[in-house]
Amino acid sequence: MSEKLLVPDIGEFENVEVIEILVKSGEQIKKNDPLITIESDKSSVEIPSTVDGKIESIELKVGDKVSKGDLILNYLSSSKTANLEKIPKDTESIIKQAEEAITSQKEEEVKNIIPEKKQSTIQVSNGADLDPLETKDWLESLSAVISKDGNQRAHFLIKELINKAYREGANIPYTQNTPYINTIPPEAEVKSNGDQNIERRIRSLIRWNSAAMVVRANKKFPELGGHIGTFASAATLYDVGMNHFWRAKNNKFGGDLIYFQGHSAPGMYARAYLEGRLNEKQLDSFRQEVKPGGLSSYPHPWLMPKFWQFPTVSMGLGPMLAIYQARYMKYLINRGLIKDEGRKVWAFLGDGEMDEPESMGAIGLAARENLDNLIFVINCNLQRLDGPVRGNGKIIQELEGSFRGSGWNVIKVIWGSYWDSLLANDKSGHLVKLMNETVDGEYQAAKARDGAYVREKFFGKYAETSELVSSLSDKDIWRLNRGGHDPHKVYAAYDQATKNQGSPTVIIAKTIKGYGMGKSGESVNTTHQTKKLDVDDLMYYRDRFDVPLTDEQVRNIEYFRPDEKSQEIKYLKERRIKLGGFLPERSTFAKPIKAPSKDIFDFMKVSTGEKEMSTTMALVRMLTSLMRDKNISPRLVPIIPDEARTFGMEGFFQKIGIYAHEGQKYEPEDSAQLSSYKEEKSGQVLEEGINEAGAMSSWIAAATAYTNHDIEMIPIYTFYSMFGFQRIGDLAWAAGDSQARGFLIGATAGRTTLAGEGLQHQDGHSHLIASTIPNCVTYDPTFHYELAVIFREGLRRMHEKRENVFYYITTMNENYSHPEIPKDKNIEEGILKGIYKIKDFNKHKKTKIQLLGSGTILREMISAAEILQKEYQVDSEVWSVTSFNELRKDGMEVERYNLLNPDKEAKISFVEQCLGKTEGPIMAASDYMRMNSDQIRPYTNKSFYSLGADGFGRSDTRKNLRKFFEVDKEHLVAYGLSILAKEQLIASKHAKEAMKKYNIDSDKPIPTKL
Ligand SMILES: Cc1ncc(C[n+]2csc(CCOP(=O)(O)OP(=O)(O)O)c2C)c(N)n1
Ligand SMILES: [Mg+2]
Repeated sequence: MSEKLLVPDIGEFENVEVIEILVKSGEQIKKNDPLITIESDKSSVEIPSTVDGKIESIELKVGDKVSKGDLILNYLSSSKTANLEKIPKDTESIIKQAEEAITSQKEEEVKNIIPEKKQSTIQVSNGADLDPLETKDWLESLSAVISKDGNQRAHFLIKELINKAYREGANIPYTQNTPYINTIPPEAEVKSNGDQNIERRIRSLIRWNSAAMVVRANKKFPELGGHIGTFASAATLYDVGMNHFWRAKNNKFGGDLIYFQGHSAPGMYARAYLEGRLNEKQLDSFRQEVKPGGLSSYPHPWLMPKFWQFPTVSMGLGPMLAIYQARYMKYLINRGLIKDEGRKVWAFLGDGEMDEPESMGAIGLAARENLDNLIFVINCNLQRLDGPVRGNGKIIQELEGSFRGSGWNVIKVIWGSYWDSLLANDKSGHLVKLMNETVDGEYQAAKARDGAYVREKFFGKYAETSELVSSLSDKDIWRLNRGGHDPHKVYAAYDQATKNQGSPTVIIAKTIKGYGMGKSGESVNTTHQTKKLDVDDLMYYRDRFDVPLTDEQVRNIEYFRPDEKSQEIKYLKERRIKLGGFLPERSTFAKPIKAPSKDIFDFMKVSTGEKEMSTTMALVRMLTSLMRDKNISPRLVPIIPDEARTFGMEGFFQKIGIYAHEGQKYEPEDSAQLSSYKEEKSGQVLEEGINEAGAMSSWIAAATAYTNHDIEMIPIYTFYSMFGFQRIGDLAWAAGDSQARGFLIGATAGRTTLAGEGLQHQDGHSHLIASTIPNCVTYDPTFHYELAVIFREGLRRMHEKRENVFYYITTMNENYSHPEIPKDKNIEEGILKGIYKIKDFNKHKKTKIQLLGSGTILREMISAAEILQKEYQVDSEVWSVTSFNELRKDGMEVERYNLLNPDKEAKISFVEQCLGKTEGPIMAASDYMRMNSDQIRPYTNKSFYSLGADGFGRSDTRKNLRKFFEVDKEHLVAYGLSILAKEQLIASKHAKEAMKKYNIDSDKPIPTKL
């Protein structure tokens, strides 16, 4: 029997136009197959089938207006039950869960009922112990529980006690801090099976070569700079990872991803030298990157594309990028695009770096998303560049509190093994008390002195602690090491971190800045910038780490690499072979994605006729049709920072789902609607919330998936253009360094086009900021066919040809009708190179002007041209400039070539090819600062005038704003006439008349001053 399929609830919209019919009568359809596309003035969405069956008749046509309940088609159902009102499976399980929760809640309520009791006062003591005997009783009971029933039980009881106290009215906040000792007690440490002696020797050689590399470079060229102290403090942290934990990418495994602390790069080069991956000549070209083969100052994939994977040296970006990298890895796994191989993301960070808001800004997300594939290692050497990180406090405790509070697994590695017996003998608890009380400034000062100082100033504070070390010599005391320098402690921490499930881990390791550098730089405030060591310092360093070099060799600052057959080199290589290969190493085995056939965007090459739409809407239409391309669709990663509805992208929610690692545990409020908020584990959209930096980090992860996960992805991050580059500029720069490939869409762009929002929202310069990034290709299109040509070429260049560029395209929210693509066969070339002629006004053949317009202001320019022809008998040629930035790049390159080749035939820039032989002066305008169009001025070889939206934006109507910024058609006419007068092509009176006619006040101050 024939059945009816109706328009579902489409939210608050009514009478929405049908723009596409995607099925035919007689066709078999399945549930979720798209049937029609409807489009309101803001958004276009597909209506999917809710049934399986065969279409009998389609009852709609393109252009019809529909509302909820209208008939779409008649069909014959494939199964009798198909159309029964069945409760969807998800809903069913939600109901079941809710029912279960209600019963268990009831049970809990019964259990939790406590007899009414007079509130007892709970005494808060600020450290002072009111009743030590009672305290002892409690502590002994606790010890008994730990030994009898274990840690978990003890933890449970403590939690219950705190809960009870809270219910009794004691609002004492539960501290997130544990005592200032290692999280893992010695008896629980998992032991390394490595050969500690060989590992120590290898580490010493790496330390030496790393320092030697920096010292040699600076001896030759003192301006080169570099760091010794940072790696000196972190060597053990890296070595344990390299020897035992970090698995490289190979044909069997995807590889762990390691974010190395930027200025510890010398240590990575020094290891690569021992591994035979770099030679002495290369070490000697540290920080001399101009000649090919030089080693980059810091991790820069752009400069060393086969070596470095992640740019980290701009502090704060590494931690944030690592979090989103780990999240993106889970995204790919949950979407079934890569296998779950238990890969990890490790990020090495400085304690000073943790002050960057970006460093801590996303730690909540990491915990919320249960990123147990993420491990932070924070090297707490207690110093940053100028001095102590927290002289008066304790950075380790502070970080512990923040991370634990956010839900991370925290492992503190504070003390080395030499402390174990002292701590075990600390029966009175005074040692731990002392450790808790001592501030970082004191800890740092202690390590800049000697054993006697530590005995007096540290242990000497209490009789009990003095006693504890009474049998130790000053030398023994000096040997009491810090956790981050103890390979056993570090190994145990890494082992536990890699096994942790359900949450990210942070290892907070205490070290000494400039470890081993002696008087010249160990634990002193100037350590960070020490890059020269004199002969005595070098001798000390050699002796400190037993590097087998003669005095003469030390004086020559020679590198040391043992024989290929030596134990050290064999061991080092064996370890790495076992772990799958060398690190860091950057490679890609991703397959290209075939760009869609050109006709996929044909619908954008015809006129929209009466229908008006914005370029943002055109983009959404385009993406919707791309989602039907089987090659492209699964690789699209739409990323949105809480603005989907602003851009009309809410249709994506249902169509491809919002990524949520836990799926959707609730029935959304709008579940009955077509664009209901659908979260799912395999969701495709990354809905980032109000977090542009996070969204950009996600975009970078997706845009570099081709190297980090060997799968080419197409990220499309759409944002308010004003909150793009200027907000996250440094991440965009890092994206360039990372060789990211993907699209950035600056929506609601244009200073006068986004009318109502005002000064902080109206973007008149994002193209200029984008132009500072050498591999960022930018466009400011006006019409839908321009957008289609540009976008397809972006897909082809980046994802099929794998060019290392990324695209920034602005789209606007002004609705207007779009013409068909001009017939000229060179049109696509012009669109892509940045300029093409869109209109010719040549009725009068007297006076001519060249008019260049970009984005929405092109339309003002076309209107101005019409007025100039009609009312002032001025002819013109109107040019659509899709990218001043691209034109400038071409002009610059051509000019350079011509200057370098004065004897050869001069090349002609594309701008000059287009405009050079035209008649009349040039007037250019865009919705951006004049500097935008000014960029091509030198390459036109003609009189050139530019207009633009310089100054602070402000809220008003588009009309008023364009008048204010003098880019409306009236100003363009008046300025055009004035330019012609200045060029002595017409009399000045015409300009004056026009100004009068259009009420243009020539005394008004320039908008930059208003
Ligand atoms: C955004 C940013 N600001 C400033 C710097 C300059 N800088 C480089 S290292 C450093 C100090 C780093 O201290 P810390 O993070 O504790 O690292 P450590 O060397 O002590 O391991 C500074 C200020 C930078 N690289 N990036
Ligand atoms: Mg530091």
